[in-house]
Amino acid sequence: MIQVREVRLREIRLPLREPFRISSGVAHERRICLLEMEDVEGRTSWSECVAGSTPNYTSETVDIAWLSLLEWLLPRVVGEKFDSPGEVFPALHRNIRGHLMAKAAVEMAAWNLAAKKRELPLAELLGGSESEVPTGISLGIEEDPGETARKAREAVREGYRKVKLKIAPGRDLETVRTVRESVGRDAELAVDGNAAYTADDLDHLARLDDFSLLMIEQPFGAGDLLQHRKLQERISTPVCLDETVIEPDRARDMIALDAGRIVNIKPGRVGGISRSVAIHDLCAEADVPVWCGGMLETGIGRAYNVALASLPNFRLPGDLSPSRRYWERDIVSPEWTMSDGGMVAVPRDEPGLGIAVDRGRIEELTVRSATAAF
Ligand code: OSB
Ligand code: MG
Repeated sequence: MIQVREVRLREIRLPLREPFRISSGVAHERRICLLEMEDVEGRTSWSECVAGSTPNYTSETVDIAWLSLLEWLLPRVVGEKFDSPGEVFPALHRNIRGHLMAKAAVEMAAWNLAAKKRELPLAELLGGSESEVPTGISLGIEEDPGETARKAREAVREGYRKVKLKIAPGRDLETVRTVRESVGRDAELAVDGNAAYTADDLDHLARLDDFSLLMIEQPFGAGDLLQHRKLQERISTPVCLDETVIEPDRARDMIALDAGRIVNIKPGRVGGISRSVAIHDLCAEADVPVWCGGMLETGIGRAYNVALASLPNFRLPGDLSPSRRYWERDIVSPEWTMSDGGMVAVPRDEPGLGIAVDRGRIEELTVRSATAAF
């Protein structure tokens, strides 16, 4: 049983080491809402909301998440008792539409609290068996395809198991061709359109089939299963859905319609751990591989992603890059690292997330805070 006494919110600002451009916008720094949940016995649990500063990936933003947490979501958990963390998402979701990233931040903190209470590493509580997980890198759009190729080569040299290239209309075939020639035939390459294409682009996108890509991620809009289905019908490269899959039923639709053959699971996008596991399980049942996506998380969000990615149907490398890919200095210690073989270790030695949060550093980076207590 978990009983939440108090939840503290903070917004921190953390500059990215390099700007990250996707089809719909660019990030130079992250504004991140962190959440610290405390139970009546004094245990604490940190989590992070993956909403960005602008609504270009989904409609959520850090300001909207802040409002929805304080106004609608946190009142549903502070002072409340939950027999298991699986009860938290339904309590947050009843008659409140959307706000999945805000809900996820609360729900994930509750899972970590439950893991600490049961004195289990989170990965173990979730049923994850792997001791390390393979990682890929997601490369933003650059002015010059040659620069993307240089970064892709460097990533392969560092050991990354997958290199994902962000693409956009007018920034696709040439980039992919340049990178493929530069990294060679054996490197695992993928592309991600972040919903930037329309029905008129079908013929053009079908040409990506020539580059032996591991997958083509979310070229069309989040609600557009039909175009994804039409593309999948024409190409042998698997289509992977990201933005579309906001709940288990959308993964079910994808499978039933053959609108894609791989799912990117991001706990932040789907509302947390319980729904991520549900999507994982239904994909496993249908023999559809999944992988864990990233949202440029700090070391806190990464810990949840790594624990989740230790489940057996996470069969493809996740976007789980080490801390130094994103930050001059992370807000956890030790920082996340990757082995020469492109693997990230799953913490299994202590209860919960298995990372220490650097409170002093968070204090320095905090620009606002708020508390919900009962
Ligand atoms: O589509 O996966 C995406 C970052 C922001 C918004 C959308 C996406 C991404 C990434 C980041 O690809 C991957 C990472 O965290 O390393
Ligand atoms: Mg994506």
